[in-house]
Amino acid sequence: MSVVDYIEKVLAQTAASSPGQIEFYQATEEVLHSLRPILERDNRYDKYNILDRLVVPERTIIFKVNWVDDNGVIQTNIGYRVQFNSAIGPYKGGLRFHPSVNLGIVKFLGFEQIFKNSLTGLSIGGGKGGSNFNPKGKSENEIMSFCQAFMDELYRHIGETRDVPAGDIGVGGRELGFMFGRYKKITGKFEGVLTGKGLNWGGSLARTEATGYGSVYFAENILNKYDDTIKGKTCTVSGSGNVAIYTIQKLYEMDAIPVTCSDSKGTIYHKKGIELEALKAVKEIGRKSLTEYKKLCPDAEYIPVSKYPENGHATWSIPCECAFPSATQNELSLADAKTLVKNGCKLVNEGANMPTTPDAVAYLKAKGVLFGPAKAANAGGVATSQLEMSQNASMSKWTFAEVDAKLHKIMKSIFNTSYNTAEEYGCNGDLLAGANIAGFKKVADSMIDEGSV
Ligand code: NDP
Ligand code: 2IT
Repeated sequence: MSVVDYIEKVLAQTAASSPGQIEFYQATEEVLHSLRPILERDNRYDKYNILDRLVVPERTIIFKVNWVDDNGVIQTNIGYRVQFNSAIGPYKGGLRFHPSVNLGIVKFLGFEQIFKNSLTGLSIGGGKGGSNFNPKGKSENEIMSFCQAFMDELYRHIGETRDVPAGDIGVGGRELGFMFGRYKKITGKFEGVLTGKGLNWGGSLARTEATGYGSVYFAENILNKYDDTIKGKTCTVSGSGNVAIYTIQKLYEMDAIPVTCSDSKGTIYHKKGIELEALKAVKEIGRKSLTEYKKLCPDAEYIPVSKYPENGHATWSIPCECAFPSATQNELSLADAKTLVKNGCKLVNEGANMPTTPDAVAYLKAKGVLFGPAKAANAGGVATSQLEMSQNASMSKWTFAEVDAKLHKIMKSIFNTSYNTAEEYGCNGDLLAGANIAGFKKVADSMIDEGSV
């Protein structure tokens, strides 16, 4: 069977066995197609059925989460943990709490995580989890009730050498604290079973900042390769959560000008540059809408989602040299890509997971826009999670500067690996292909070494 036929066979099997899981199918299609050069060079992957084995999670856990709201009513949500691949280390990946969460979304995120984690060069396997629980508008007591109920089932599947969850959309330090407390209470173990923990109870300095910082370090690596720099560049950023905020902070530290941020209701365009402290006060501390930012900074423009009914994103209509999609999947469409190119955008760097639609990725590539693929560009978060695991295991504590220096080095190495792998396999300059192939190779070779498990 030709390599193309092998890939198409596995994709057809995936589509047939996971009906309706459109995001998962999108992720597998992107990865598998990009693996063609390595499959053509080495027939062991076909011989050992690696693709067939890779697209099926090792374990999928789906459970009911009953919790009591402030009115004493029992509410029901669905919890997920997909333990996708442990060939190179314990399952590692975040938990997402958002009403849109379903099995297809968790599987897409878990699948991506396999290659991302491999690319960091660290020993972490791929997993992801979450719930369709909506944290918006819930009291602190309700959040705690939910997190405890979620952990009442999850605890039996995780552990510091087994599966180590962390944050993602809707899950930050507060939620991880409630889950960690419950894990400790049930198991009696104070261990590094979650990352993104608070600094007083086992967390690592710089984990909060790591994804956003790492994303900007990655962008700088790309630009440097082409004799350019982020310094002085006007940048658009979408989202206003953990990744977006620390992307904006690092852009300022590197003398760039971030002019936008967004949430699910609208976009802020602040031509002179986003006011970081106002943004943190509104979103990170206040957990409010960006309409509050507009009140604090009346010279900023607020563009509600209703003005862009197609996909709700005004962000990509704002002229920029570098774009940092940092909110959610499929938030940058082909129409957005065309607008970005028309406005002279030079680089799209993915802070979120799979934020750019496949047709938009193809368009950007055809137009020569530099592209930092999510698996590489946002890997700084999970890499620093592994640094947290290292500190927990050795009962040590590193300074912010030490962790940041390691993050810097890891992002450089991820860039070099992606770039050099693309060259080696004849996909010159295509960091998406390079990242996928490099991430795949380490996992696939380990699967072969470990036999039929
Ligand atoms: P947060 O929950 O902290 O923030 C998410 C932000 O995105 C919020 O501002 C939210 O708006 C906004 N958002 C969500 N959905 C939409 C939408 N449909 N349209 C517009 N805005 C939206 O999550 P994170 O910052 O942690 O995660 C953002 C992305 O980065 C995700 O794709 C995640 O998977 C990825 N990522 C996160 C890592 C981490 O370490 N946290 C690591 C690597 C990747 P609102 O405030 O209205 O809800
Ligand atoms: O998508 C991601 O890489 C994350 N949400 C972070 C995962 C982690 O384990 O830190």
